[in-house]
Amino acid sequence: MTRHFATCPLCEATCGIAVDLAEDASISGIRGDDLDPFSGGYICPKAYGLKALTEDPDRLRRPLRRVGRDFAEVSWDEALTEAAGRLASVRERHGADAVAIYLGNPSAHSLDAMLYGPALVRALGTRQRYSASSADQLPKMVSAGLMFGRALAIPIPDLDRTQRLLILGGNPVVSNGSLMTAPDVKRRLDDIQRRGGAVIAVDPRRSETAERASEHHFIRPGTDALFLLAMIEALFAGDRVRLGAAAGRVRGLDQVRALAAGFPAERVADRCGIAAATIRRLAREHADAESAACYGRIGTTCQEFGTLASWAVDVVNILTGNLDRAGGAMFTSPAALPGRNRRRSGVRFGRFHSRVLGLPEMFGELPVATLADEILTPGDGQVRALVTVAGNPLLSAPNAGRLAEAVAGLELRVAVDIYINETTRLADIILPPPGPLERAGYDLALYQLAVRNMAKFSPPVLPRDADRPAEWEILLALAKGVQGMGAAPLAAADDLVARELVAREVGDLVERDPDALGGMSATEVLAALGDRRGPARLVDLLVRLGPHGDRFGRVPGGLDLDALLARPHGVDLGPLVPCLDDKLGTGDGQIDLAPAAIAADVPRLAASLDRPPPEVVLIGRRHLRSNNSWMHNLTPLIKGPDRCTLLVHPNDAARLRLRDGGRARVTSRVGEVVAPVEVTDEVMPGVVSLPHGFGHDQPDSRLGVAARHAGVNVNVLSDDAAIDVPSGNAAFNGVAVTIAAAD
Ligand SMILES: Nc1nc2c(c(=O)[nH]1)N[C@H]1C(S)=C(S)[C@@H](COP(=O)(O)OP(=O)(O)OC[C@H]3O[C@@H](n4cnc5c(=O)[nH]c(N)nc54)[C@H](O)[C@@H]3O)O[C@H]1N2
Ligand SMILES: Nc1nc2c(c(=O)[nH]1)N[C@H]1C(S)=C(S)[C@@H](COP(=O)(O)OP(=O)(O)OC[C@H]3O[C@@H](n4cnc5c(=O)[nH]c(N)nc54)[C@H](O)[C@@H]3O)O[C@H]1N2
Ligand code: SF4
Ligand SMILES: [Mo]
Repeated sequence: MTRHFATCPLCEATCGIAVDLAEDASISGIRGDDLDPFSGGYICPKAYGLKALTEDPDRLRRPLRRVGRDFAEVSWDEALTEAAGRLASVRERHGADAVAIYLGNPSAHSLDAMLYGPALVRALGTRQRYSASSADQLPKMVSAGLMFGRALAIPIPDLDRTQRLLILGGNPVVSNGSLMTAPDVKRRLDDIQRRGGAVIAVDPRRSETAERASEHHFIRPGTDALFLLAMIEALFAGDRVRLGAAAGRVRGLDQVRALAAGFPAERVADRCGIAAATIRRLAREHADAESAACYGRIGTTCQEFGTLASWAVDVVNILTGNLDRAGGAMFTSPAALPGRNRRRSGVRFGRFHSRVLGLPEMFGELPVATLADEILTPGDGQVRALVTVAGNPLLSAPNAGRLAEAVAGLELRVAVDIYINETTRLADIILPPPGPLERAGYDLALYQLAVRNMAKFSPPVLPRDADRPAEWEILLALAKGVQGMGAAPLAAADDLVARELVAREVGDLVERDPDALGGMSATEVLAALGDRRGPARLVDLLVRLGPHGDRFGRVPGGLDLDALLARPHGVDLGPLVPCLDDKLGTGDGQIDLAPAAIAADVPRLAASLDRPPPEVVLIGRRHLRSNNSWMHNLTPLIKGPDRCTLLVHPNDAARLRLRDGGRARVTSRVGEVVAPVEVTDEVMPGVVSLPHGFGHDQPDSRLGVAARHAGVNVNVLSDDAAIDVPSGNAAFNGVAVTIAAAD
């Protein structure tokens, strides 16, 4: 038996795992890694699912090509050549923008996809770029980008030191934390109360987190921006604005005061469903706390006013002096971060616009809510082919019924995925990468969002069959194939990726600090990286150039990949430290408290106060043993009672004549589903809840276990026309629905 240490790749928490392998390389045990300095042995039940995932007979191991309604196995060479050739052919006939690409959530957890996905995107040269971001955290990236000048300059609650955590629209006890990487988040939340602090949950559902909080307030879906602006108004009115570390580094304070003046607590209370006195008290207590962090997640981003709510969260932190101080909302100093030294020039959106609706590009991407428009609307630049990488948009994107129709009508679909599921069942070619334990791990994305600075690199736990390419090799082979360089050796393409990254990173670093590398050139840096190839070489580069790195010998004791390999449980780089100056990427080095693009959305919010709210609105929820759409095929995780139920408040159930265990027909502007009813006062009156990621009843997918727990696809109901206007992000929460008994 051998024991291997790695990081669980299934959610954002980055828990250390210890995997025992028997002699035949089968998994004999998975445990929490007690010596991981961040997670200290904690894992959640999903980690055990890694064994089931590894052994799942439905997981694809060979590439597939469509033959009529079915698939046939083909060799890797054939599959890659055909996929690249057909993509290139669509491009030749219809232009680069005729090929769209969608990167799904697991690509943010895959080192391979993080480092080599961009090569494929660049090779395609298309403006039709989409990802799960615009169904998730994009509003936060937009507000952070506009305020702090960089997309991922997102302040993270200093969970282990704060005395007060105000959580809006997040359920970390179940999700294990998001935009707040923290293993064993439940214990960390409990610790806040144990040390005399408070956790306040603001949520239309008494979630598992709200259940454990010191206080819970129901809030009407979509009204967080109103609630937060009222808190801000109360801070000004009560003379409680103290900028702390941000003093002298903000512009727009007077504009914020003026914007908030329109939303006193008394004006918004009814709409939010929270008493004015409570809003004023929460503002006062946030300001008076020894330290405090306001934190918003899916409930605040995937809604009609996602950018405003995301912005207001950080404004509350700044105005109460909690930005960049211990116990407040802080920035990370990750060991490896591509683009960290890029010149300070702020963010720019709308460098191009979507063809049909004219939605602005954000960070190089278009909102997934408009993907169906771009496929279905004829004309120059119409999308004819779709590449999905680790994505299941037919379950995860809004108005899924329409998107399914659109995708079915495409000329070509290529999927890099491990299952035949609701999206890939339509594919022409499926290229299955090895499983997550068969690749190296380093959490490039998540360490940027962690409550402590951490670094850990893990070699693959499981050996990979010699004839199976790694995920980075699949992506790179496609990239060179679509550029007509299919015959060139993969190693040459990898060298090119490395050379470009070295040139960019070294150039940026030296521009910012000319002495950083003592005159070493990019060519010398590339040579110093030695014989490593693939992701390992790139991680070595990023770590060595980073704030904890050895700068190629210039910082004795600094990190490089060898140092990380020598510490398989991970390296604790300490609690978050104030680093506002280093982080700010705005041109003038100031925080923009009232960015014009955000202020411009405030009238839309004000207008919402004059509109009568829908009688019943739909929100989402997550379950501890599930992960979006793709872990329902693992028996240990999915077994047990039906989870895809419609939560309905008893008052609504009585009014609508629904009974617990009965069925309800839920109808929105765009679709209809019939789901089992669960009557509960967990949700507030006028709010119903369905989880996303279900709807595994497509006859031509190959998910034997999930099909027996099919559930319904909630995104048949979510409206692709309902977006957060500044970001274009999908508004999954607060969907107007009507409900009738369906027994
Ligand atoms: N109504 C509603 N809709 C939502 C949400 C909501 O709260 N409510 N949440 C949204 C959010 S936050 C997100 S992040 C999105 C997620 O949306 P997506 O990213 O589109 O979907 P996932 O369900 O994460 O599907 C992941 C896909 O990746 C495949 N996969 C798993 N591991 C790997 C791997 O290592 N490599 C490759 N190549 N493929 C892999 C799986 O088989 C699956 O097809 O959904 C969004 N949709
Ligand atoms: N077990 C598990 N863990 C996961 C996932 C999973 O599917 N399962 N998915 C992962 C992903 S991709 C993500 S992005 C994260 C998400 O992490 P979280 O955001 O923590 O997870 P959710 O459960 O979606 O929590 C959203 C909360 O917002 C509430 N809500 C809905 N609408 C509103 C609103 O308008 N205002 C307010 N204030 N609250 C509202 C909901 O009731 C819910 O409690 O979780 C990650 N972790
Ligand atoms: S909390 Fe997330 S990272 Fe930790 S074991 Fe569970 S799924 Fe894995
Ligand atoms: Mo997500």
